[in-house]
Amino acid sequence: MMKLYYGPGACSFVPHVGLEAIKAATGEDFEAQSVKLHKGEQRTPEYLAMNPLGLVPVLVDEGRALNQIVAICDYLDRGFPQAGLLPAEPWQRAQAMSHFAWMNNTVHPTFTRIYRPGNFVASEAAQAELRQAALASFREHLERIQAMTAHAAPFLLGERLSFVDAYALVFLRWGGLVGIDPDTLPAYKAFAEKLAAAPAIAAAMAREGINLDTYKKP
Ligand SMILES: N[C@@H](CCC(=O)N[C@@H](CS)C(=O)NCC(=O)O)C(=O)O
Repeated sequence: MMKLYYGPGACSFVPHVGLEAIKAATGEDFEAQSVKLHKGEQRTPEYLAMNPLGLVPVLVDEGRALNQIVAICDYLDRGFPQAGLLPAEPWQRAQAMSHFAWMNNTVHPTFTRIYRPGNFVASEAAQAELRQAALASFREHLERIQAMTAHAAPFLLGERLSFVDAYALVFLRWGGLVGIDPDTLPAYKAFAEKLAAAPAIAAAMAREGINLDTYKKP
């Protein structure tokens, strides 16, 4: 049975949703192992043996460990195309990967600079400056995702729920944690609320013990 190591509310939500969708479409079950990131469980020797980067997610299948969201999700989709988590037609798939790659290599690292500026620069002043600049960029990225939701039919890639939808939900939750009020992104908020009712998303949210209500006034 496949096993996913995830952090509640972290980016590992994206393959977590995929595994739920696969289970619903094919009956293929999986194990989900929570990793307490705030306690540093991702840096134990056992965990580092699976992922030397010390990050979630990790997917273990047949004793082999795979890291990186995009690689894990591509593997899941190729193994279980019936779940429709990425389009099969080459051009549509490339477009989907373009959105997915942007989310993973641009939006996600921008958030890391807001949440953990100390990973990048040392002084208090530099951290404050980095956080502020990254926050402005992150907001722009969320607005771009909000613009994408205008064409959702009903999901970002069309009829089927995809990894891109799950990532979009993660980013709106994260925005709330750093003071971006979802009410200032009303179409995005409404889209996330719709997503939260989709069975695979609802199941992953329930297991992770998370909801959409993360906004804290700065
Ligand atoms: N590029 C990686 C990013 C993974 C990542 O940033 N994971 C974060 C959670 S969203 C993490 O494990 N952070 C723990 C830490 O930094 O110690 C991927 O796509 O899997």
